[in-house]
Amino acid sequence: MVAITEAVSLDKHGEIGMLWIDNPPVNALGHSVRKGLAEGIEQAEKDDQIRAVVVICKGRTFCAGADIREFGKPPKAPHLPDVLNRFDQCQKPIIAAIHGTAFGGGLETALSSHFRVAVASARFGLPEVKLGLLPGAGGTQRLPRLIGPEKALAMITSGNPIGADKALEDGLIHEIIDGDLAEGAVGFANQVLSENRPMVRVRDMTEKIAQPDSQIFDDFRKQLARRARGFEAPQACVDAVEAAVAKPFEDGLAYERQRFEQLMNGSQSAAQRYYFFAERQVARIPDVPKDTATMDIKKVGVIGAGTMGGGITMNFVNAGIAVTLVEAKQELLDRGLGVIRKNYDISASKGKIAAEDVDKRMDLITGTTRMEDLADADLVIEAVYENMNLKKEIFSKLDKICKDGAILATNTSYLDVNEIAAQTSRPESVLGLHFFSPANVMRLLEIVRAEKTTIPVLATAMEIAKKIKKIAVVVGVCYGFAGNRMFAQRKRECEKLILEGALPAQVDRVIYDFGFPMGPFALADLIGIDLGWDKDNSNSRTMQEVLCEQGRFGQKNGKGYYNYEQGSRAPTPAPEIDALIVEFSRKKGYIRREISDEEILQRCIYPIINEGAKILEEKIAVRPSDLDVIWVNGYGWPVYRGGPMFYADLVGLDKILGGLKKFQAEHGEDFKPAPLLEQLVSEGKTFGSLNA
Ligand code: 3H9
Repeated sequence: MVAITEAVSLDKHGEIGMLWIDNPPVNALGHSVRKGLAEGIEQAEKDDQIRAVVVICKGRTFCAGADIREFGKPPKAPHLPDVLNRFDQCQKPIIAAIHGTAFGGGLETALSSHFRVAVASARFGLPEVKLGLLPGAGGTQRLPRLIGPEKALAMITSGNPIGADKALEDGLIHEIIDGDLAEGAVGFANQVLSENRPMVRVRDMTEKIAQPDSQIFDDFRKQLARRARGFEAPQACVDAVEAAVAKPFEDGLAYERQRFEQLMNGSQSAAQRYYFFAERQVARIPDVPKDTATMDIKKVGVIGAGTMGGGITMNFVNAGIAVTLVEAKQELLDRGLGVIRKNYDISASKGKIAAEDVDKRMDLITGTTRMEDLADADLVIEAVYENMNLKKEIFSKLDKICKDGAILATNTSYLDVNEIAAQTSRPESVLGLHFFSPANVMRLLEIVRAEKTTIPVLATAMEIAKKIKKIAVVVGVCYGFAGNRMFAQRKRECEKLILEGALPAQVDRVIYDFGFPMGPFALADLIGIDLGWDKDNSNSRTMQEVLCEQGRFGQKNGKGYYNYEQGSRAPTPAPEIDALIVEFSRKKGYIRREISDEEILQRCIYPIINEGAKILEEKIAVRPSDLDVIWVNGYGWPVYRGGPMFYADLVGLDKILGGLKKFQAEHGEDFKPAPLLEQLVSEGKTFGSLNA
């Protein structure tokens, strides 16, 4: 074995040169890998004993792509496209031997090899689009030549991987290897030599791109304009694949390169790359060692079979974990179980799960009206409505019923988890698990660490969150925790803006155009305007209360801030409500004025950022990027803007501070800048500097 660089070595197996890549954790194509590959191919070509080369990886995977950590730094030669052109020109056959994930630049390396073999569990993908990029080392030019433009477009614009069977069927790989990959690849290479199989350079293939159907490009563009509204990269991917069929290979490659660099230098990719690491960083809690012993969660109890409880139950059942679902009355329990079954039936009818899985999943749920049936649960999640007394009563009962060591969690969205924990004799085992609605769909989970929650309990909660495929963010106790506390800022401003002179449609347009899936008033209609409305204590002080009193609850009864036609979720204007808003604001003494889109945006976004700064100061969240993960996953913040804290850095903290001070002078203390924000500005620092 000859070391070529610290990440690449060359070995010989008879007439086969084995070019091993060893760059943990995912064999990313960093500088030393690129250099090693370029020089390794050079050496193998010069070595008369070597007649074919196998490119293969150590560790858990084939190359998972370019090294994202190198992006944004000055690029160091050899560049990947040049290394891969060298592969193309090699006079000896190169065989890529793939296990794990051949992603991004990794798949492009395989596409530049002359043959590809893989184990059955391997996956193949070009996920660059998820980083706001397009494949920039020939992927957009070679893949359509190999599998046809339509399939290539599907892979490149979605970024989603395919498995080995599909790759074989589509002609992406030549063979699936059973058993040891290195041995199988050597066998395959020897066969190539003995059969004198012609070397296939993908760049020279023309058959699949000879008669392209131009309609597919338009179809993809249209589809992506809806599905990926606001994102630049998906459209650029379509342009690059179109170039593959329209231009000679070298010209297509140059076009791809130009678009890749454009995207790489843009703010969307910077945001999406930042977000990639933010989502991985979130699992690191400074005082929770990685090797903390966790508890085995085999049985879960859920209290409350309403919308939240039902959704929470489904999460565990989907992961194969048995749930005891407790409801106070049999009829409510039956209704809750019925809703869960209906959800599974719908999934089965859409082909998302197999028909027989509906019963299998339902069999994992034991419905009961007896809380005592939770005696053997390892984790219990209370999901009843937001009432402190009721929650306290439940937790003191649970304390008596549940076995020693069981974790007791509340799904409260706002209430004081310390106060709930104090109701038990085991506050060390109590925490908050704040799921977001619909709980079986939304990926975000706030894990609320109470004062006495122990480290193993916290680590167990994080582990179980991963099992049920949630992105868990640890937060501390305060009213509304991190997400809802920040969200309340936007809600307050929106309510004020419509009294001062804006109308719901204008506010919604501004927020929608920023990239949120819907505006705040359309969202209020979706969630239900009457959520949290206290009928008996209503005093028409807010517009929301006025709407509730008029029986306008939102989408659920076809009228809210907007009107909805029967069976439709699409809002249509409600001039009667606009008139009501104008009248209500005048009665309240507002002199309505024209409000610019810019002011709306700043008044909705800056206070979110300011509250984020306060949350960080109070150590409710570990780091700014955790808040960004919360907003992207729980509140529809467009990932191409990174999250509120990343966005603040992008806009400039001095500008945010200036804006807050101006609004403070005009509108009062709601805009008082957080001391942390003032401090960062005075030190010339960013929120990013706090992301350890
Ligand atoms: C590209 O290839 C551009 C080219 O077209 C053109 C170039 C000219 N770089 O996710 P995990 C780290 S763009 C650097 O927790 P898993 C990750 O941060 C690239 N680091 O594991 C983490 O570090 P830490 C296209 C990377 O098993 C550790 O590896 N490729 C990279 O759940 C483990 O990661 C992609 O977009 C990277 N490329 O999932 C693939 N990838 O332990 C991105 C990972 O310090 N990667 N790390 O937190 C993935 O999708 C997943 O990581 C993968 C493994 C599926 C591979």
